Amino acid sequence: MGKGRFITLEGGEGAGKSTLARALAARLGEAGCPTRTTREPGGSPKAEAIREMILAGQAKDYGAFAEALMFSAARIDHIDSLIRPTLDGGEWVICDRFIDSTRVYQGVLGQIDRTLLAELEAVTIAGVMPDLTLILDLDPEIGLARAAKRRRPGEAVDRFEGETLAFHRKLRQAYLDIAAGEPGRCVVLDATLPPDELAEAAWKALGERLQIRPEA
Ligand code: Z5A
Repeated sequence: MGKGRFITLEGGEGAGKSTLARALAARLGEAGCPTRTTREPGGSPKAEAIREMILAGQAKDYGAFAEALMFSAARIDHIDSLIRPTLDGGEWVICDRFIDSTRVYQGVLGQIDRTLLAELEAVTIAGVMPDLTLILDLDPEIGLARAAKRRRPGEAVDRFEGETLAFHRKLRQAYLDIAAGEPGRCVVLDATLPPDELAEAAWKALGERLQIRPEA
């Protein structure tokens, strides 16, 4: 069995990554590419435990680099226990957030030195690089409104949702900068599109970039 392909979805809060992950996995399955969806932080029991701590804000006081170390610890376990074995077994993996989230949230917004973060990334992923990254581009006011609408009554905002609009605007630009710097890996999609149209645009990108000839 050949190696599966690794697709990551990136973008701001409420951009529609989880919704798109499900739609793409269904299409890939129909096209004969069994696909597993997963997410970061999390995706494995140990990484999910770290997720709880980070999103509750327990690492915030230690600073951006400590948070980057925690995301990296979670990522190492996620790669070792799920991503690499799944790809090696011939299945595809779609991951909701991956290295670009660390580059943007901890690197750009947290102002961690680029070289240091690049070194941390290299030892963390140990060569498990996405074949394709879809960046869902959306005005953060729209994304935050979607996230707020989804929140249950009394539910608190998480560590990152609580940041300012200026923070979310900067991260949108940081994603666009990554896409401009790595056009071979990244495709920017208009996340204002309704879910069906966004899935269609993403499917087209998969066909073009990963040379699959989808039957579905
Ligand atoms: N983080 C980090 O700092 N460093 C790292 O290395 C990593 C992560 C890996 C994880 O948050 C946080 O961790 C994240 C960055 C940080 N913080 N933030 N912000 P999370 O996993 O809890 O949240 P998220 O990744 O931002 O996902 P989300 O809020 O669940 O959004 P989403 O997956 O992109 O969207 P969705 O769940 O598919 O849709 C949101 C709502 O919009 C929902 O009601 C949908 O029905 C609706 N929706 C979805 N698609 C559409 C379209 N196309 N049109 C209209 N409405 C839509």
